Amino acid sequence: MTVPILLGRFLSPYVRRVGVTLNHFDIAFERRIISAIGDQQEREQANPVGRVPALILTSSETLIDSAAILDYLDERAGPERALIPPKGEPRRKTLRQIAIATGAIDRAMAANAERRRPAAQHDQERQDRLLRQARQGFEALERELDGHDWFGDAGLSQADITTAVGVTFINHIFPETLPPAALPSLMALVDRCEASSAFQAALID
Ligand SMILES: N[C@@H](CCC(=O)N[C@@H](CS)C(=O)NCC(=O)O)C(=O)O
Repeated sequence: MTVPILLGRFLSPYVRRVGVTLNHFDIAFERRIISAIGDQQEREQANPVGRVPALILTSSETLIDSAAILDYLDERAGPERALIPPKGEPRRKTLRQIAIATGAIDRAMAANAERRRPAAQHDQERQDRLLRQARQGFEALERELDGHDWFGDAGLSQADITTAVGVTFINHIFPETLPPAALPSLMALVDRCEASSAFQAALID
């Protein structure tokens, strides 16, 4: 194999943030579109707990979990181009923003799983609470962005990528959860990111 292989669909925001980051760093890769629901055997071969994304390197080493894969990609890109600042307050701030974005993504995913439960077991209150928490996460990120183009002072960071991927995901699975008029900075960030070549080359499939 001459290029790394990314396992998973871009419908998964965790797979997609890795795909966008690979594109951003101009790292060529192949993708094996395995489903997060089916394809259990292939998922478990790459990751014992059966989750995507996984990135199979040309050395055959397999990286699992998007945060660990992004850490590898930052290291490979070098400190000047890394998308998470190397230390201090800027690093803590970016990691906090990413944690809010991934937390909101997890809440939206859990709400989606709740929605799919058979009617007899479905808990609408739980689904509403999970979606409210997802929305609260993005509202907090709107306040952090506060009219700026990017979360950090140094331009695009992983907080921008993960947030944009997260907003697009929730708009895809639960349209109308995030009212654009109440989240102007966030929506402008999403539009800017989604128009970029790194995002366009990793559209939801
Ligand atoms: N913390 C993990 C989360 C990955 C994750 O939740 N992947 C989902 C798809 S978005 C998955 O593989 N789900 C299949 C399953 O849980 O069986 C990461 O960042 O990679």
